[in-house]
Amino acid sequence: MTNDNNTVTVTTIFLPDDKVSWDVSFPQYSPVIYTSKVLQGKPWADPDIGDSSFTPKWNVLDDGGKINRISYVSQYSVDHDNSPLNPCGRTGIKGRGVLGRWGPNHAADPIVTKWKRRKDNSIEIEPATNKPILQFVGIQRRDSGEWAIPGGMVDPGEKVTTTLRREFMEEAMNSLEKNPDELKNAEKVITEFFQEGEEIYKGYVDDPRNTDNAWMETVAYNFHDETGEIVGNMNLQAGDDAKNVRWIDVSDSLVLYASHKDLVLKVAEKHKSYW
Ligand code: RP5
Ligand code: MG
Ligand code: MG
Repeated sequence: MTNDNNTVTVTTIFLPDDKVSWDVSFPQYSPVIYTSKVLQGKPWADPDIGDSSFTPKWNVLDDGGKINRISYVSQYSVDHDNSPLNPCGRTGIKGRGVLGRWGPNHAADPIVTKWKRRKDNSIEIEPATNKPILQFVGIQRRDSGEWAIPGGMVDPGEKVTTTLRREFMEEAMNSLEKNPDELKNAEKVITEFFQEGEEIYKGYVDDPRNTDNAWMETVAYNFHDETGEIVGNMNLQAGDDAKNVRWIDVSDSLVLYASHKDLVLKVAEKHKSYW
């Protein structure tokens, strides 16, 4: 199922909307079974269910508090084979696909915004609605080519506030390859700027990698540069999982990865900007 480009195509079965919920009996349900071989032996991934070295504790902070197996959605059920069940229902795929963790895979999404400004520095207004235009830092994902928020997985034991800053630095500032002087300066500015953020969303993400037994959840924060003189003045540079980065105008016509458009529009509502 992995092709030459290292992308994965899994053909899912047809799943009627009224059969998504686990509460609805569906005896004919025969999902595709798929757990990527790429996950085997990876330090960031769980072993397989049934592996004698794997004794996960579901719905709690596992491994001495380092691995968060708690879902923001609800307490999830566990199947007869000890695999956790997606709290949003059936997906057509059994296994964990390409996700590292069984159960919730926790991510964090930094939504960095500023006002779109004209050359004279005045804020650009959308004429039909008379509303100011907001921009956010978007990245183009290396895996799918889709534009997205520069988010990423919360590492074991990592605080979400650290993930938000680290992922922004890696994907939108190329921190992993920046020269030490530039990096020091960028880290100083971003660390201070990321002190003031607002939680926008916490919960399930409709991510294409979700399966019946592994799914993405995120905490999204907005960090707003009101004057445009902080991040607005910095050089964005794509890195790590990102192959491009830019300021993107917020509007209803955005096409973004997973449920990222919904997250960005929540920020637009908060700032009463055009969308
Ligand atoms: C999305 O996957 C989350 O919203 C987050 O942006 C992202 C994390 O996965 P990677 O970017 O690390 O692949 O569902
Ligand atoms: Mg990343
Ligand atoms: Mg990422």
